[in-house]
Amino acid sequence: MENNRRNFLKKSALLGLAGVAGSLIGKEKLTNLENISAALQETGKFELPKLPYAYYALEPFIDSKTMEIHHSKHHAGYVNNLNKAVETGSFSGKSIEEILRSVNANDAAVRNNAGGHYNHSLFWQLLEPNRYKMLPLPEGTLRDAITTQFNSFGEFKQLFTGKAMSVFGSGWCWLITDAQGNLKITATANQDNPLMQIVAEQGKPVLALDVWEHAYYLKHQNKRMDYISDWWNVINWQKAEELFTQK
Ligand code: MN3
Repeated sequence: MENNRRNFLKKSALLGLAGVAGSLIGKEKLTNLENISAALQETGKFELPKLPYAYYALEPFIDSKTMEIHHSKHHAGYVNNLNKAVETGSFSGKSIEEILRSVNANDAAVRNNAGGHYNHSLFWQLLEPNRYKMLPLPEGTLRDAITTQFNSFGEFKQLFTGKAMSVFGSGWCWLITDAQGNLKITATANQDNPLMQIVAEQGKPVLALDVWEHAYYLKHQNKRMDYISDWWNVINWQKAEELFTQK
């Protein structure tokens, strides 16, 4: 009883704060990854974020049907199952980042669904429609860091593509910054990500590529290489730069 009352008061307080933040941030709130945590506080539950573009907007590189199913079925499934998995227990009321950092390797429900929610939220934001019919390229400090560390954008692209091709089964390919601030290309299995202490190479995500078959099978079938080639055309490098420079 006492515990319920405390939770109620805690949620009311958070609701008040989130309300203020919501009115200040406005529309940005929906597209900003930092606000995954805010969304939790407002309703007491994790929510499926809206996409910052229409399902068809990434055509012809990523098709409308794939985007619709990927977002409204797959991602929504991770959100629903995450809410069930953290309803009670030590993760209840924690932010997504806190959950990812402390999740145990044996806690499959939380590990898979917290990872699934976070990874997809990030993935959507790192995509954008290709407006100029040219290959979008990194800019600013991220471009400089990529060039310094991988010699050229072309070499980086080749290494990243190779890593994404080497993921066996379902998983993700990442560009991260490690604890020393160096860029690194890594891969994780299933819905693991570089924020988890249980993965081999930890760091802060800068780029994320979903290489699960559900991300490309409708359009590209078994040709993961074609999907990756198409993906380079719809990267939101401005978002990547933002993630790279964020402390
Ligand atoms: Mn996916």
